[in-house]
Amino acid sequence: MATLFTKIINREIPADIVYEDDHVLAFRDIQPVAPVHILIVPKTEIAGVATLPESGDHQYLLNVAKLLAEREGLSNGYRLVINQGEEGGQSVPHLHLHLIGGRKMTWPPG
Ligand code: DGP
Repeated sequence: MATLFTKIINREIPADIVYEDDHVLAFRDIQPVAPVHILIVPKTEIAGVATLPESGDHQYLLNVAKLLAEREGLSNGYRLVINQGEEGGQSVPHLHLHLIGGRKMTWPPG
């Protein structure tokens, strides 16, 4: 079964796509928690950090986050989040990096 995010990657479900290349799709979160809230998703179906392969160019997600943060004008800072598993608050079992910005963040997260 394709994940929800694979369906977005395959254009079976619409999304506000802001970036795409051979490895990654990025689109705006449907439930934004800040003025900028983008999900950066590898096209490969990896369930999450817990099942991340030993090798692979997954740092690339961070490079895309940096690029999009610059494009979105987040020069005062932003937050990158990966939720893992039930206690981590993960709801979609397809690895994704949240790029969140445009307001002052608080700590600790809920
Ligand atoms: P997480 O809880 O870390 O697994 O994040 C999943 C995010 O995915 C959550 O912030 C809401 C977002 N989301 C869920 N369904 C959709 C959808 O159909 N479209 C978009 N754009 N985002 C979605």
